[in-house]
Amino acid sequence: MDPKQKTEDVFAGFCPRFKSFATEAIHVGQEPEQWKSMAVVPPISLSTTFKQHAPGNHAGFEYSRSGNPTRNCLETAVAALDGAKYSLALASGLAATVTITHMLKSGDGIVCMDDVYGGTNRYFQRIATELGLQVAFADCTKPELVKAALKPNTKLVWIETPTNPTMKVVDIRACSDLIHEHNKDIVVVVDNTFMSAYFQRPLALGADICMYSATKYMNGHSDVVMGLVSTNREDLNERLRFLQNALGGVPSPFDCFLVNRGLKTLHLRMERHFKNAMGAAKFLEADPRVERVIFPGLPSHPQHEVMKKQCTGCPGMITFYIKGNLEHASTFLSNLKIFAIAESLGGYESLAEHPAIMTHASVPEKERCLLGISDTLIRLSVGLEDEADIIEDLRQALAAAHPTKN
Ligand code: P1T
Repeated sequence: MDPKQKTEDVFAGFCPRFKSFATEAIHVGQEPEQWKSMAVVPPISLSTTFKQHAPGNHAGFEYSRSGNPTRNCLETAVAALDGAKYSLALASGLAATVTITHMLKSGDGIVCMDDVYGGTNRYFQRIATELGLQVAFADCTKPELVKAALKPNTKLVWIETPTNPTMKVVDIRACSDLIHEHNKDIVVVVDNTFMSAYFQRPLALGADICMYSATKYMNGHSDVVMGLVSTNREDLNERLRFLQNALGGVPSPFDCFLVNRGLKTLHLRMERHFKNAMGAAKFLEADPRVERVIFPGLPSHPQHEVMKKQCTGCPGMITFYIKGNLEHASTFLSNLKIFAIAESLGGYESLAEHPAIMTHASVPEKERCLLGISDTLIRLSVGLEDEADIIEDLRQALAAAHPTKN
């Protein structure tokens, strides 16, 4: 490398990193002393049931749905990384959403960020409403719209930030304060999937619950589907633990082992995701074949300052509008060589997708249009490959989509 070539500090202006994050990710919940074997790496505890000394007199575990030693290691580690007292693992991100929503009863109201993962939108609109819950959508980047959406029966506010896929950033502190001033009993949930525990701690910013699709960055290797939920509130933990067991949407011990392992490199992965994404976003923003880039690490992002105020960095998620129409978007995606056209995000490998056709097809078309999920919107999950190769892949796919503009 040319020694004169300065590497830019992409982290400049962001919040300082959380103290001892890496040490906690590697050690909390992993103590060898908890096993008779003194295993340094937690064993995968596959037994579905545990012997009791006498009826009701057991060593902390009864049946693997209600508690499992490998799951315990993971839940303890996640709680530490979220700055939380409690954490629970569920079978998927959506299982986490469903479990949280089951704290409500028929007639209760939910306010949900207008732009959220398509499956979250589908669950709230097509299933929760069938169970008698009232769901309203609001753009939580605008406090006056949140205020207007809060009703006497509102029990839960669901925030996703940055949103999937249009990357809107919600000021968690301002939004949580506003909601709790209106009614302190409203449970504020932040879907922290895009950020991971390394870049954002919603509980420290006033949220009551932090949830993840751990399928994404928290695991980081695209080989597990899982959800995680953290809270500092004892009452919420008790209710959620009850629901975890009573609804039964728990992950397998093998998956718990993998996510627990994934957490050990979360800090390293997220830093590289950010650096690679910053390089890719700058390249795209300067390219004449691109209409607009939405990346919260760039000053052009409308909530760039909010991002810097509440986060320690940005993940590898970029959305952009390619110039032209659906055909241009499709040609671009089909010509990528390193990026795979695939749903999901947050793994070590780069992925690209077309939200209108893929992840957000379940969002009604009229709403998609209002949110800007158009035919030319492309979502990238920038992985951990070499930055130069990532950028070259984007360049050659743009060239294929716009042969006359090269
Ligand atoms: O897929 P699952 O683990 O059930 O998580 C659902 C979910 C929840 N929240 C957010 C912000 C998400 O992005 C997801 C899943 N998203 C994708 C599969 C995707 O490609 O966007």
